[in-house]
Amino acid sequence: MSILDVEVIRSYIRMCDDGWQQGWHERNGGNLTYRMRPEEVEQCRPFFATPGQWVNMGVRADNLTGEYFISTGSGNFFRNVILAPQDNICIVEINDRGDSWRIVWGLEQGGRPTSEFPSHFLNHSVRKTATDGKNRVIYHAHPANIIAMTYILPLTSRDFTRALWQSATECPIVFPGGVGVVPWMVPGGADIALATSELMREFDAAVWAHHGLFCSGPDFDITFGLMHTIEKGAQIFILAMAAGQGKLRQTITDDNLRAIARDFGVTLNENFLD
Ligand code: 2HA
Ligand code: ZN
Repeated sequence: MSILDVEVIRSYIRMCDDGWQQGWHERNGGNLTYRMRPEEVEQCRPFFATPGQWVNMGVRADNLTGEYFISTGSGNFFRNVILAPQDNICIVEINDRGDSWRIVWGLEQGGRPTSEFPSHFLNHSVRKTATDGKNRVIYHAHPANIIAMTYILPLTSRDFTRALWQSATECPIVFPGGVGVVPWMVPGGADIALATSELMREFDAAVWAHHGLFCSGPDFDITFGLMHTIEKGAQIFILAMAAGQGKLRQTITDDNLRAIARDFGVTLNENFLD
């Protein structure tokens, strides 16, 4: 028995590899964090190493004190996670002030959790509150088509949500609340972390202009599925715009969207309908 046999670790590794297989994680692009359930921490605890030093994050969250997160490593490649999980991912513990982490397992060749850990951490805090503790996953990736959309559409939630909802009938069902959009900002710091977490109060996905996408969800399947569905919608949008030379002959109308919502029992964000 090794920690790599524990279900949550296996599922986490599988999601990293799925993202790599999709082409969303060139080099060290993207990052994944998961807020562990207490019973998952206990399943992993026998394999914990001597804890590392506490490291201050520059951000703080009262509702995440004492939590444990699985995280990809800063500078590590998603491509390598499946080959050597112990060197490319880690488990960190959060201190009782909610402002520092320390590594309790993994990154055995050295390193630290993802450079976007402050963004992930604040997003976890906001999503934990917004979903009554249900959301546990924050996933950041660099899918090409959603990034391409940020060069041709106004950078508003309304423009992106409508374009994606109209791109595939599944989209309004999978993300009826729509997507947020963060203007271009320097990655890795507290400013982009705060801007993203503000949007995450309302949305479970936020586009980073000219960079990528952040998604959150209760488990790996739902969160990966959200990233996948948004990127698929973006791919169809880009294909149709390119093939039609910028003109669409027809699309899914607002009445069509309302009909989908009615039949599938989802509530669409009314701000984004005419
Ligand atoms: O981990 O994706 O946003 C590399 C990145 C930074
Ligand atoms: Zn990135």
